[in-house]
Amino acid sequence: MSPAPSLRRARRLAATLLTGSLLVGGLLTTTNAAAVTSAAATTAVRVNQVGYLPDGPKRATVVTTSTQSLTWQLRNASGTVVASGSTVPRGADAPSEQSVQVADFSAYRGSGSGYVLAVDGSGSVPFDISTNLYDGLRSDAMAFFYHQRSGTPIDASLVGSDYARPAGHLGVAPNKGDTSVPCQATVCDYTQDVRGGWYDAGDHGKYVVNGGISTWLMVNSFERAKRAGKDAALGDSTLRVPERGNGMPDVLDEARWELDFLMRMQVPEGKPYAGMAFHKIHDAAWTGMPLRPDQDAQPRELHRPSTAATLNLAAAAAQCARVFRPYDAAFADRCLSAARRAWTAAQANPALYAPASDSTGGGAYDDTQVSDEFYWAAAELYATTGESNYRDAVTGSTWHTSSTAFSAYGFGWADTAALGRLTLATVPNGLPTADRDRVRSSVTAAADGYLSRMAAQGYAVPVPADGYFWGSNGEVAGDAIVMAVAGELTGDGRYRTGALETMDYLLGRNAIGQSYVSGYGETSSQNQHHRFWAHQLDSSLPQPPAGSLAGGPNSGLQDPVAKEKLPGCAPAACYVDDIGSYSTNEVAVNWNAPLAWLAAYAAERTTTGEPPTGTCSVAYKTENVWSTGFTATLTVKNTGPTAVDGWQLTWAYPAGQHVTSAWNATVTQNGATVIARNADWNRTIAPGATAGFGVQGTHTGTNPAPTAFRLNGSACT
Ligand code: 9MR
Repeated sequence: MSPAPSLRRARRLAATLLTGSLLVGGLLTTTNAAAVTSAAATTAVRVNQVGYLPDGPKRATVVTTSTQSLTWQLRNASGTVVASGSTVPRGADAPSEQSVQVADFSAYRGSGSGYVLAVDGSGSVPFDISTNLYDGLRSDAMAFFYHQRSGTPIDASLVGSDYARPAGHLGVAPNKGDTSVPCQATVCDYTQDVRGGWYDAGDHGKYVVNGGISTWLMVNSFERAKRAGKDAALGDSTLRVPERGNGMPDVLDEARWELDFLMRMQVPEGKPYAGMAFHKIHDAAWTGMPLRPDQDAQPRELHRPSTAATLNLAAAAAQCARVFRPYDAAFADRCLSAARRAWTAAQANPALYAPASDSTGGGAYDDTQVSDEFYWAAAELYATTGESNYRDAVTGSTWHTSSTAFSAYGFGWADTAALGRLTLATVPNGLPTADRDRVRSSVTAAADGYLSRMAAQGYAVPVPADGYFWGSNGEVAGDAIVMAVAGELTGDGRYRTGALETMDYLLGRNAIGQSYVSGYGETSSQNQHHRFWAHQLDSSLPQPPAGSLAGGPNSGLQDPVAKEKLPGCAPAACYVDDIGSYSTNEVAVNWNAPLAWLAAYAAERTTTGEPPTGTCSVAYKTENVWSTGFTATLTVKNTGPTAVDGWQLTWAYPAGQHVTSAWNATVTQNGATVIARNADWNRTIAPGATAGFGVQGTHTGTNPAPTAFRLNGSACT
């Protein structure tokens, strides 16, 4: 069983289209009319549309036909040039098939809202430079998992009324289950209670391999933050989960929702294949769209156990036993016992593969190479228990020394050896020092590979030109995790820079100027493929909530909409924000999990960048309310010691209210989240001074005032 990830990738990648016309200028650009006179036809300035960290890298990519270096200017909200320099011509960029130049304004350390980068007469969209830049995304990307919960009502008080819904798949008509689910014919003759867990993506399937890796990433995010002494931000009562205040870190509460489900998928003692995990549970046939989970009338079925699913369960449950122990020893014991049972069962059934053909009503998640899953599970069990049989399984695996454990295409649901290496490199264990040093070096070598690929590309993407496959954005975020861990192991700041720059890519510095995260950025994805967040198909349904990551460019064009709308696309441009394009624009737990990991990491303060706290207060006053509408005024006070120059105030409406117009500020709303940006004349708020503005909106019966506000990302009192 020698590692051959390239072969597997070859199977999973559809034919990559490397041909296509040169896409330059005018493809997609947005200009800031206040700061820039007019956009020239030959340039487009692509930035992280959310912004940059004051102490982080700040680079932009300019699409241009010019071969000469151009002047860039960074302008603040009042149009004053605060920094300038020259771009570096990069010529043809293979994945985007564009001619590009790079502007680097990392040396600028100011902060504020409403910056614009202007190059050759074109302006970027406005962006912030703020220490608090990622606070909102940390919370929203995690909240995605609560939204995806199966088997529990989604509570309006946590997500707003647009996103509230009844519990799905609890056996209440027309649902057929998941409280007592039969197997597919010949697989088993009993039923199993497999309620709970997260829906995988835009469909209502629940898949152990993908659930396992996503849970692992979420728990790993906490484990890493704890090592860094920064776990308080993911602690109890930090996220929007119903378990707030139970003494358990909220991120672990969310992970536990899936862990309980994964353990329910284990075949009971006394049955054939006891200890193995059923590969998946989903509808007997594909359902149409839109369809809220509680309205799904399809029969649900358990599909035959697989070695890959069993080892995924073993890995995630072994990690659970280690990380949950300080908070809930009984649960940790339950996880460890499930992990041990799964490991033993997988050893007894090492080649039970989920078939590629099993894709009616749900995805196949097929994988015929499970030696990497054996390695990952052994690594987790060894790091948790220190037992010699697991150590021997680690050191005896070809993956332990293979140079391809970290492939050019990152890790993923079918490629899990890297996860084992990350654990062995970071969690104290009994490997001999030389061996552990070798494992650690493999992490930094992988990160070096991503950094050099980024350096060679105009948009600084760690993915090769042939790596734009289904879920490429998850691949990018996964590569960032490897770079972040390399930074932890070495203290070398280049790795943090690389990890942060992948966030720039996901949030707009890319071939099509698209932020792939809903609610974040001027041109953000709004129509991701989802059966409930299906506003594009039914205007009474919501758009995806803020913080949902689209799968991203996929040169395989594996759905009818992509085939129709993207023929000839450059690999990095094979994306369309259409609900029908499930192969470029679906959401999925295994993509949002690395995004949440990365957002939590990016939101952490470095020693030099501690945020000001409690430097604002907000008075929200409902002025008028009638049967369907309301007006309200907001007064923002700067309670800090320094002037605010350019501001952005954010809040969430708790009961489905929608802003329809505003005065004295520019106001946009995505889902429940509202962003108000200053007008030109009230952009500066001196210490102790206030700025006021107003909104008019609709409500659906009740009109409670919002209670939590953030000014430039920082919570107001
Ligand atoms: O992420 C999966 C990708 O690697 C596969 O190529 C693709 C086709 O099998 O399936 C993707 O996963 C989907 C799953 O099969 C069903 N739920 C939605 C997932 C994301 O699109």
